Amino acid sequence: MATKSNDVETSALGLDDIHETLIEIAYKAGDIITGALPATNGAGSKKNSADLVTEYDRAVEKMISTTLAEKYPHYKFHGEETYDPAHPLTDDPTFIVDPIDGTVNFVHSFPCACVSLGFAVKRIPVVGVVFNPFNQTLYSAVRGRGAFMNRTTRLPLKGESLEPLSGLSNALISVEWGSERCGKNWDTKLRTFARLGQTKDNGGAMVRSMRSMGSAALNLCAAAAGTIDLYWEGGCWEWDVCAGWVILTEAGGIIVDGNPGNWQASLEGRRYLAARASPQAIGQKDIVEEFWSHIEGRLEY
Ligand code: LIP
Repeated sequence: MATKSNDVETSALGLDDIHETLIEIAYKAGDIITGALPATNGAGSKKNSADLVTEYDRAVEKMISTTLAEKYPHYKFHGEETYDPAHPLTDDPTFIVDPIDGTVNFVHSFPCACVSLGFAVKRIPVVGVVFNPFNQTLYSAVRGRGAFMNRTTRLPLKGESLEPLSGLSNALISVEWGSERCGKNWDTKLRTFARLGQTKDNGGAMVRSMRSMGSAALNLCAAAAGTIDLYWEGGCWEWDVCAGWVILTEAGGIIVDGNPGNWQASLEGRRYLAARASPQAIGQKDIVEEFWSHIEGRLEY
């Protein structure tokens, strides 16, 4: 069956086959990740001591890129550990991969890390597979076909019983600290976190609470599942969000710019605000606008 979503013609690309291949790869990656013994203080730093890469990130990416190059030699590969700024993402069909999303968690054996395998066409995510091997949870989606947990459970988890979104004061939200710990973006995040948590009498949103999972992909999957209502982050990259993006949107969620006003998030924009599904989309736009109104400053990436 031909699948045409917006301006992306995907019928000739073999998305089902890609989906199956990515799931196989995700399980193989999971075995490497759970079999690893990363040293807490031996991990390599990229930008600073909060931005880590281990030999396992590199080994998993190598396994993924080699497998994909053999099976799909005509599609491009864009991975976190081999990213070269001289070769940015293009409109071509491209695998967009984070071998271990949540590397800090991985290094500390905090069981919230995953392999994130996306496929995008014209920079639109069309297949996504995210696997957390520590709790054996697989999230996956093909554009136009719905999103699933462990292949058979449709997302969001509550299905028909999902309650409408009803504002930030009833919301459990997820935010991330990121690895940039000074400057304008840091100030924007801290001031925004403060306002989100503060009582309404003091100008805040008094969200129910805030979580930080340490993995953009797992944050997006949690919004897809409906176990968090909203997720906001600035500073992560296309490989952190590509797979989770399809999973979230196929589960009825939306993803918009992390700065106020732009309803069309860009895959490479590095600023994202994601909201879970809501029956008939009730309250979805309202909660985004409410969140935007509490951002103190702007994210600049
Ligand atoms: C991580 C993101 C996380 C963000 C971290 C980091 P990594 O990716 O998923 O949401 O806050 O700064 O970018 O480095 O673990 O692949």
